Amino acid sequence: MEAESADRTSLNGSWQELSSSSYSSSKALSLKISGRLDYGSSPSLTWKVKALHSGNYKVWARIRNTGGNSVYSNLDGDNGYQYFDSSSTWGWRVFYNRSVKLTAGGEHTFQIWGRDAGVEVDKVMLVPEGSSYTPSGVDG
Ligand SMILES: [Ca+2]
Repeated sequence: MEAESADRTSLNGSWQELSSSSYSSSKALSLKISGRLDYGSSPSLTWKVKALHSGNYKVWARIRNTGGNSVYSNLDGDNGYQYFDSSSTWGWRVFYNRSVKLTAGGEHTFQIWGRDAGVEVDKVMLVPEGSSYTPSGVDG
């Protein structure tokens, strides 16, 4: 799921679109807020998700930080989980202590909420738990 293809909100800030051939689909988003915001009070990204197989999925993101280091996520409006990234270089990071349970065929709503100013997101992937697949490269 490309960050730039998500439905975006602008609550106490915005997601600024970045363009470069080094991003997946040539675009990424940068979180423009002041400092750190609480879950639910920041700009969000929303995707509709349908799974082929029911089960738990790990959340991966191609992400970096240029200041603060984390975002929140939720599935179908569950509580926001924080994800901590420690790198200032682009790379695929798996969300710490976070998986989401998807039901085959059903439509789910997956969201990322901004937390720290300067976080940049290129692409997000949901990978079945138990899979040895590890996203790599620009496109995952
Ligand atoms: Ca992208």
